[in-house]
Amino acid sequence: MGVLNVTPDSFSDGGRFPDAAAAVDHGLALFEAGADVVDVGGESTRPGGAAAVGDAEECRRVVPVIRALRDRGAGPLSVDTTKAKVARAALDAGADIVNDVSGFSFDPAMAGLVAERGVPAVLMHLRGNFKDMHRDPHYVDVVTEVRDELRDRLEESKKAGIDPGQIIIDPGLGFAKAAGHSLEVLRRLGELADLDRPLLVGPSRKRFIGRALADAGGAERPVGERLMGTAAAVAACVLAGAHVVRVHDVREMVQVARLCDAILAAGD
Ligand code: PMM
Repeated sequence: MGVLNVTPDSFSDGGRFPDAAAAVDHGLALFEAGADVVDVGGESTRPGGAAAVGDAEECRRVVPVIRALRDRGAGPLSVDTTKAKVARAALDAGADIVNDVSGFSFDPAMAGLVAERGVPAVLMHLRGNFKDMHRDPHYVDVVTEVRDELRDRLEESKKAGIDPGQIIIDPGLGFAKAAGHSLEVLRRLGELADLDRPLLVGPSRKRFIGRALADAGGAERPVGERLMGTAAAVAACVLAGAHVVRVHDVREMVQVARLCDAILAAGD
């Protein structure tokens, strides 16, 4: 899954696509580089509290890009949003998948929309909201808690009329998780197989990589220097059974994923 952020302030690539035409070109380039799906987002989830975006502004960012990519024959597309109104407009414009980082928890209308449309949806784990989730994430056993909370959300989504077959789960690396939590989730990713759903993971360029690869003085490795760390994280994901990895550097990560697939298939 290639990342196409149409935001002025996303943490790793914000501001690169101030107009729809540039975003559409980048979306086409992601498919060209080997993406199987492109995820279009109009609201930053930047650590530390991104500026809140209203429904209308978020639609203004993502809908023309989705429509134009569709007009150019590109797809499938997912929409990265926590708002039902934005998801509805995006689906109407040609999006195929809803990617809700709040796991349908921010907008009470989201689960109903996903049920009504019958589309695939990514159910991601987080706690709290964008403003407070990074303050002091606390877990006794991060993997067990993430798994149990995802199971609860799956149950709730069933009650809202969503077929479990629509759901792709995501542990939410970096969302309400300190760097050590994200690393432990990666190490024990296989335990999420208990939920019996396809697994999506988004390690790309995240802060836990910058922290783990800090320089001798302890300074975090900057976002622009996290390609190799991202490659290692993607390899860990695929070898542990992830079905989808959400990444910015599609051309490079396709090679990583393909090699991991070849390792997994060797000797079969
Ligand atoms: N991470 C970000 C945004 N959306 N969606 C899913 N499903 N999983 C993620 O890990 C995820 C996401 C934050 O990264 P970005 O600002 O670079 O898009």
